[in-house]
Amino acid sequence: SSDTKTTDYDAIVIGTGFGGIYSLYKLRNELGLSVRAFDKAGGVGGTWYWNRYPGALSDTESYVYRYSFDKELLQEWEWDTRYLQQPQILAYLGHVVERYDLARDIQFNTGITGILYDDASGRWTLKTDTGETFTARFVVTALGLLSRTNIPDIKGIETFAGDMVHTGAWPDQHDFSGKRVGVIGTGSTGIQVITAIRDEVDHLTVFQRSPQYCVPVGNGPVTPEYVDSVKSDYDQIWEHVRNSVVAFGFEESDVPAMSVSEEERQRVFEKNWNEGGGFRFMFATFSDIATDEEANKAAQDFIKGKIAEAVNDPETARKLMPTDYYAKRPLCGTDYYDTYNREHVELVALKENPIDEITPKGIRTADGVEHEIDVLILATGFDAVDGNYTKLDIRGRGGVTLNDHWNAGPTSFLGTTISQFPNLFMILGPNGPFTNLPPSIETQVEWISDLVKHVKDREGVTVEPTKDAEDGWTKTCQEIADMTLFPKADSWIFGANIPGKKNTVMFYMAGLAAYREQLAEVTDNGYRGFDIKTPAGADK
Ligand code: FAD
Ligand code: NA7
Repeated sequence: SSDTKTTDYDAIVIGTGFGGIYSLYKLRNELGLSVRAFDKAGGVGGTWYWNRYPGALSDTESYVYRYSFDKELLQEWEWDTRYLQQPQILAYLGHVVERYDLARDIQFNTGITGILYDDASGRWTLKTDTGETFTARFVVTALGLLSRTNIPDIKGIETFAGDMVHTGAWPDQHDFSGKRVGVIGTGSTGIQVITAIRDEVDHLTVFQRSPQYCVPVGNGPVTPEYVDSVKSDYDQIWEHVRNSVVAFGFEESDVPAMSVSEEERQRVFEKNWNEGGGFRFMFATFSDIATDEEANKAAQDFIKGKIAEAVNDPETARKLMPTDYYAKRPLCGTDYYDTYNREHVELVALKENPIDEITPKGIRTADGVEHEIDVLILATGFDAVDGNYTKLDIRGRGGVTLNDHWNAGPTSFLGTTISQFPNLFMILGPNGPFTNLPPSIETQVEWISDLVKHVKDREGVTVEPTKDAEDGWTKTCQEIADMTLFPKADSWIFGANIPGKKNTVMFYMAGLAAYREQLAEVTDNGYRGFDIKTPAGADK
């Protein structure tokens, strides 16, 4: 075409959630690069743009589910509940974009389909689903780790005549009153949507595959005095968060569960149960719930006792009892198990009574019952971590495809870079930290921005990790994961939720403090593990 729109940039950012927004800010506002950001969404927010289902909530507490880099914003921004609902997080991210005038460099409703490296020019070419082509020296992929929706391949799903919605692609409008609603999935999302709509619907049928351990979330109002005290303490709070394991703000336990008496153990579980929060229950009670079999069993038994107490019908309680380790992403909800005491709520346990097929009218299970529903909610999760990468055409040096490079499973160096893919930086790529995410996102964006700064004024210079460095990091992540119980439970953390997906380690599970040390060590040793190449091919 003959338009004069700029198509060549110093850097291109893909995605405008927490990661993309901050990347655009760092590279454009701080480093002064020319940057264009893209999102296939119609606005900013990422997760919080797409997940508009009733009950959508961050289960990281409000005061640490935000950026820490802008101290003034930390003082200005108000909140009045312990956790933030989706509209509040979306408003917050929208404000950050406005505050830094970022929107003028974001192109919405534009999906990137190809990210192609050109060996001759040392630059990337990006293709869009709108038929445009852009080029850039640096590319930041902030595609999201829980972003690619998983639509289950259930027989007859396309024949369903009612409304069918995935929680991660939720329409703006919904009305459940007088409706018979079915929900497939009882993960974090399923639990939120079920508890939010249970009293609004005419009839609710929950199709549960794996029963889950769920503790109370403990949401509620917080006082202005509490908010003021947080604000006056923010420097220490972030210092503490960055030096912690899961970065959720609470004090992590250093006491092994079996080192105390049975009575003390129950007291600690009870106290944290009452306080609320899934990560708190797993990491603030005792130091080894996620690593020691006996400790894990104690937590399992405590939660199972609570399920038995909460659910009136013993047969329903039996169906709700988890059978595996307490080693998935820890869940929390509002009186979740009590949901099933309601007359109009029905629980179908798919492990003993699987879905035969979806029909125009509803879902028929193996026992021959056709559960009639008007609205089918798919709370079936995401093709996590690498899901948004494997669908793209990404090619590095010599045309090597990322899918070939990841043939044995997704890998990276430090969760951010890949050998043979120069000047390409991932936010929350495979084998990044498993934490409350905004502090990890900030850590990665700041580290990447420093690395870009290190080379930006040397025209044509490229940065990529060596294969050895990438292999070493993969092995490290594997070894750390093997010290935990997480690989023993099937979940998205290891890609086990997607049929046919290779079960591999996808996180660095040693925590944020250790992760930051690893990054610092690499930087302090002259970017050890990286090849910094001049156009002529000579090193450094
Ligand atoms: P995202 O917010 O996922 O943004 C990625 C963006 O990239 C999306 O807007 C997407 O449209 C865009 N994109 C992807 N591919 C392309 C492409 N090819 N072309 C153009 N655009 C593209 N984390 C926590 O720490 N605590 C919580 O309590 C918590 N709760 C959560 C609850 C839900 C329901 C979900 C789904 C996630 C939750 N998370 C939570 C994880 C959450 O995803 C992160 O905290 C954070 O929002 C991730 O930000 P991001 O920018 O990395 O990715
Ligand atoms: P999750 O945690 O992956 O949960 C998905 C749920 O859907 C889970 O109960 C699955 O059962 C179920 N599921 C998935 N596919 C099917 C099929 N084919 N049939 C029946 N049931 C199915 O996703 P969420 O959205 O809840 O949470 C993801 C993260 O996003 C969460 O940790 C937060 O950080 C936000 P399964 O357990 O696999 O047997």
